[in-house]
Amino acid sequence: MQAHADKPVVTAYIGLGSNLAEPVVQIRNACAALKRLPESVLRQCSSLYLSPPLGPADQPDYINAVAALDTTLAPHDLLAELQRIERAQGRTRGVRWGARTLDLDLLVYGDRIISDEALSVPHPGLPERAFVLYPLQEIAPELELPGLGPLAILVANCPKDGLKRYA
Ligand code: PH2
Ligand code: MG
Ligand code: MG
Repeated sequence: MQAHADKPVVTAYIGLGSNLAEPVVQIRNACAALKRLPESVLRQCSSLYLSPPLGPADQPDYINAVAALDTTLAPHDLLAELQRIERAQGRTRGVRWGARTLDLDLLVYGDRIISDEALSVPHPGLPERAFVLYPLQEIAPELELPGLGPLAILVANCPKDGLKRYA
């Protein structure tokens, strides 16, 4: 893809999660939607993983995955695009950590550290979340997380918590 003087190409990692309305279809549709994003090239999508819910236990297991995207979208513009895809797939804002048709989290945006009302990257839950770390390791084993160090160390310190590859 084309970099512009004022618009560098940045590799962003996006966490995908769903536990409602045919989660596997939701994640596949979300990957297709990521492919269509402006100013962006979808580089990779991890395998699908099955994970028990973090948060309220009275909800179905999740399907999770992680995608790598090269983009010249600014971080908040990328976030807006991700939220648009969530809405297009029927996402409504309900209980914190409750069931959802689609969750797209901006996990990492190049080497940037951002913390404002709208956006925190790297995603603050990242070090504790097996369902993010293991799929991320599958597609970016050498990744260094800004402010957090090597991904491999985070993975080594994070139990799998019931995470499984989805067959
Ligand atoms: N997302 C949440 C809350 N809990 N649990 C799993 N296993 N996977 C998720 O993606 C997930 C969750 C809020 O975004
Ligand atoms: Mg989330
Ligand atoms: Mg989210």
